[in-house]
Amino acid sequence: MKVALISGVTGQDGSYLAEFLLAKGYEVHGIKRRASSFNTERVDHIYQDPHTDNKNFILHYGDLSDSSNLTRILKEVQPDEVYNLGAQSHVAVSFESPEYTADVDALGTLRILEAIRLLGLEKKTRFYQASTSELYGEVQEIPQKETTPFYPRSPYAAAKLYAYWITVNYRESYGMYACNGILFNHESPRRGETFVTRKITRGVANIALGLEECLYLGNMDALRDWGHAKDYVRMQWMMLQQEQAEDFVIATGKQISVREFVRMSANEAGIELEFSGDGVDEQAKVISVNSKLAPGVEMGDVIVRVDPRYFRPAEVETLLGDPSKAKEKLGWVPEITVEEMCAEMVAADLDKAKRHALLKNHGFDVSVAREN
Ligand code: NDP
Ligand code: GDR
Repeated sequence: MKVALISGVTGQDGSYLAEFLLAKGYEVHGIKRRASSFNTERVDHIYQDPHTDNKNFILHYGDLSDSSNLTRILKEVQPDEVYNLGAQSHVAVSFESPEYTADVDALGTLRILEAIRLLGLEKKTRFYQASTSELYGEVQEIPQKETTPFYPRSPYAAAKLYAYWITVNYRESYGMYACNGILFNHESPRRGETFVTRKITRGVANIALGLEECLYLGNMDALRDWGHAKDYVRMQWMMLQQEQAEDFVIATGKQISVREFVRMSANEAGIELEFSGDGVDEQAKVISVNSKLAPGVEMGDVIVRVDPRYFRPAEVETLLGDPSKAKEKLGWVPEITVEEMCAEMVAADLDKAKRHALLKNHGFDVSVAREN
């Protein structure tokens, strides 16, 4: 039985990857952070009672800022594969917490690599680094591929640049099987609520059910190459099964704007929108509505507005990946389109909103609007 260790197991990708590896017969270990409230919601459905025998999903307390505990966990687990998915992963937040982001996202990667080496596991343990299309930042070439020069535009991207190169360096210096997946944006119903797609699908669902009035967004012109997290974790695993470690771009090869994602999400909830204004004045008005699907919305309602507080000090305007290498060398192609993903996300958020609306209609106090 192969043994895998996942940092960031409680996140979007970690949860899908854990499911994927368990289905492949792996023993899966995950690192979770200590928090003052439960933070395992995304993996609760695969949780195994620690008091039972023959467990194959085991969680360990740990933090990427703490070398000693990473070393202890690696020593205990002796993994065949390490997936380093843990990170302060929010680009806008990285401008607010740049040093913490660098510590966790850059040095955290070094800490794991160095622990593998010091424990003498460098010939046994294969290492996957969650690299990102944010490395391309101010893009130097369209579309972006493995050879496109990097130009990071945020503390997050600069930290991930260090992580990228230290992974390459450990491969070249110590012969470790260590590789980077340069993943473009990928989403799902498990996406964190403050990333733009989920903020949109959740906002649209809440508005449709009358739980919120307006969705406030930043730069609606931003273009992204959005795929589904399920497709992308499959590729993370494939990258560790090759003869030689190599870096791969993982993307769909198609891009749409944030505005288009808003339009698509609203359509899924039975709402047709008309956009007007631009930049800081932009808004979207309801021009037709299926009142069975969206009882909380009326014609003429303005349900989306731009709020400049969500603009970033430096923006990444456009990202479009070229996944040809992944297709040619590994036979990987994404199976879920952005339209299918959007439909799945809106449906999941409508389900949640319906439950909230039901509670609210029965007099329970439900607060769904959160600052993000
Ligand atoms: P999430 O934000 O959903 O998950 C991040 C995970 O890292 C969570 O489990 C989080 O724990 C954990 N974490 C945060 N800080 C620490 C820390 N100090 N020590 C240990 N664990 C920590 O991210 P995704 O699942 O979306 O992304 C996975 C990885 O892939 C990240 O590294 C991200 O930067 C990268 N990436 C993501 C892309 C995407 O589009 N999703 C694209 C390209 C790269 P907790 O649950 O407690 O917060
Ligand atoms: P990104 O994802 O920065 O690409 O990083 P995010 O969804 O946060 O932003 C995408 C684009 O949408 C614009 N935008 C907004 N973004 C947020 N979060 N909130 C808003 O209200 C809003 N309005 C417009 C942003 O400006 C941006 O242009 C994600 C993360 O998962 C990273 O960890 C990962 O490395 C990259 O994707 C690839």
